[in-house]
Amino acid sequence: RPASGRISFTEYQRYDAIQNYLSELATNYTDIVSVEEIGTSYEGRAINMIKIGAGASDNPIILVEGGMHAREWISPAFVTYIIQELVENEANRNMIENTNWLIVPVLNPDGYEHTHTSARLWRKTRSPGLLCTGVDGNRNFDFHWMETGASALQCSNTFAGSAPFSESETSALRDVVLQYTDQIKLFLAIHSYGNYLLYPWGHTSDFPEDVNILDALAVEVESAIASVSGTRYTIGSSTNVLYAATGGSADWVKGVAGVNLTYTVELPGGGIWGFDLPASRIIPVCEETFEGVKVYQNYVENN
Ligand code: ING
Ligand code: ZN
Repeated sequence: RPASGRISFTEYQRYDAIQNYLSELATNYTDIVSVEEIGTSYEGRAINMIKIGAGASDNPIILVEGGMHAREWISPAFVTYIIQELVENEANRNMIENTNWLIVPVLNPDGYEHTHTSARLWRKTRSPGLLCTGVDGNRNFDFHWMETGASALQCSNTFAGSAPFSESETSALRDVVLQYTDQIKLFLAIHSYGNYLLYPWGHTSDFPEDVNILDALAVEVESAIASVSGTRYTIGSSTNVLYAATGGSADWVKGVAGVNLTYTVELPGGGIWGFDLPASRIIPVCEETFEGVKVYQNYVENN
């Protein structure tokens, strides 16, 4: 299997290293890759999205969001790993010939850098408020905004923002979704931690009308992940298996944009706080979870 040597998964990478990797892929794989700046973070960093596809431009799209929450370092790592596997591993060619991919590895670059330089457990964006800094991007989407599990208090870790889409980071993702709405067949928001495959909703314990499809697909994904080395995930709606919370991206992408299949994936935790999974775990977690991504892709290709 070709190792790129262009980026390492034995350490967590800084924002710049991930951006450089995307640029190198765009240079070296001009036929299948392009990189687009979808917005700018509060502190002025580019929010980059990589587009990957080797087939028809109107193939179904899988949209992957990484790095919404700053401290969940395994998220940008895994999402970057997905990119590497899709672009640089010839064995996965079918995954890009029959599906197009839009992938944002670091949606909240300011927060991500802040966890590297100043505060390891920072979660939010870095936009200033009078009393405290930052908005929880996963409470900032405009679907049942501020109804439950979200705070109006600026200093809370789940501060929903002064208004829906107050953050340039969440607006950037919104605009991508609106641009490609009809073509996007699956949306994955990658977080950590706790081993959950969550589908909507966060505002009610009622299930979406297509819960049977959402659940059955998650069951297949879960068993593919478990088959690698026994890692098990809990499957269910976010309210029912984790907690009620509104303003999350997966709920907005389904509830407003109308994409049927949306999931929040909570990758495994580790370390002292759960978010600080040791770097030695990056590759094992990426390898097993990518088996789940294959199942998702196969479903999109055939449905
Ligand atoms: N978890 C998600 C969060 O934003 C979630 C889980 C999403 C719950 C959407 C309910 C609705 O809290 C992490 N790890 O961020
Ligand atoms: Zn998170």
